[in-house]
Amino acid sequence: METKKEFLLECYQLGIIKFGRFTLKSGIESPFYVDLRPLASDPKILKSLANYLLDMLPLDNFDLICGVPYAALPMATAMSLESYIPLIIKRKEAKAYGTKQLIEGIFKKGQNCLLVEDVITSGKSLVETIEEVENEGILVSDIVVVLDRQQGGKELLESKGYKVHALFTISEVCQMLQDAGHLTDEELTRIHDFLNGNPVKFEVVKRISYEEKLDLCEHTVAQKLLKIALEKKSNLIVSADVTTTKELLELVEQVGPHIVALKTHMDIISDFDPDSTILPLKDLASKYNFLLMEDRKFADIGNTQELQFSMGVFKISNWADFVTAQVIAGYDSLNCFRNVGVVAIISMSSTGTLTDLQYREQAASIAVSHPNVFGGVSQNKISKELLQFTPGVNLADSGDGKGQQYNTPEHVFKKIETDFIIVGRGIYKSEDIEKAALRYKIAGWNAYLDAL
Ligand code: 5BU
Repeated sequence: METKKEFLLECYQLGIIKFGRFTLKSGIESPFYVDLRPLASDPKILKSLANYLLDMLPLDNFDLICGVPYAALPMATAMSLESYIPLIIKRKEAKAYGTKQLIEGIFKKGQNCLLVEDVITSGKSLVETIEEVENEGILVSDIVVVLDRQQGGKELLESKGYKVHALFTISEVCQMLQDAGHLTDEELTRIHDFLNGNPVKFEVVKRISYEEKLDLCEHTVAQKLLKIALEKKSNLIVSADVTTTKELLELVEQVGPHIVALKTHMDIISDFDPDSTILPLKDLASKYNFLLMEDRKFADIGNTQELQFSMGVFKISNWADFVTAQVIAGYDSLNCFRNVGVVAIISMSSTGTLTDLQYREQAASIAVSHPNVFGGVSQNKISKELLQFTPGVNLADSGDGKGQQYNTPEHVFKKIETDFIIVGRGIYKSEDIEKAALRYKIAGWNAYLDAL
């Protein structure tokens, strides 16, 4: 069985929780909005959810299951099917005709009923529901909820002697989503403020423009990239993860007009040859006005990196405009990258990455202070002094089944204020590569403009 976190991330993809600025029924502004109804639209998720909820409970105690209408009805039904505990249905209002009963189904007075609810907030509506069920002679001792919004509901019910079992708390959910890169540090702070009853600041900070970045970023490669972005109205970098020179050059012919840089993993080109791979690539780069970014992710001591950078088959230093490097070996390890720009890996897009907040802060502090570094690859907001590059962007998929996690251009420009999107399979695997490149270029540029 998948972990609880993996399950949550699957549920998240259904759009059950949104972050931003929402006005609640009470008029209060909340930094998040929860709607668990979409969970019922995915049978596999609904079934897993039923089992997660059942696993938390002393099932022998219950004769009946009842969902609080409407969101919890499918959940209670699924739990009944998985556990064979009979279901009863509580109406929202008693029928005005016929039997006038409030509870439908077969039950006897004195039976103990498990109540199922999707979200518990203040708990007041649950108290009312419990009363109505108890008025029919049915006993209630336990309530199971999918999400506890941590706004006093659990405490209220417990003070009345009921046991509340919650699969997730909102804090837990937010932490998991932040670890997975779906929530920025500021959003998390805002949610904590909201939950602690502190005033929530929703200042709308506009992201800075490429023109402003031109004043902030002094590195020549950063300047070149920004100028190309403004000229071509593009912030798209295509990741050319193809494996032959022919495929590489054909891809570049199609995407060249639309990109600011081409990202390569030159060590996956099986027929690499400086003359037949690099020379035509350089020609295309000047013909279409884009830079070459070798995603080598250096991760060794300075001396070894220096050799990997300038020697061997690829002689990266001869042709790359900029390279990616881990900062794991420390500040001095980056001294060897002379005459190119370095983009430091601050965080990664894959599931289970070790780039947690502490790592990211340390990596960013090396990146900002090192003169060879002008940017960072990151899934979280980074310092304005760096150009930010974000891979893991795809308009059609949410992941690749191998750990890659995707976001949309809109998300990465608005939420994490990135400067450049890196797109691989979304473009080179597409049937019409040029059209796909144009689509991502327009989506990226519009998302950037919208975020200004
Ligand atoms: P994709 O096909 O769009 O998933 O390709 C993404 C590219 O970006 C691929 O070349 C990766 O090596 C690269 N990448 C990434 O996906 N995530 C990261 O965190 C980093 C690099 Br760093």
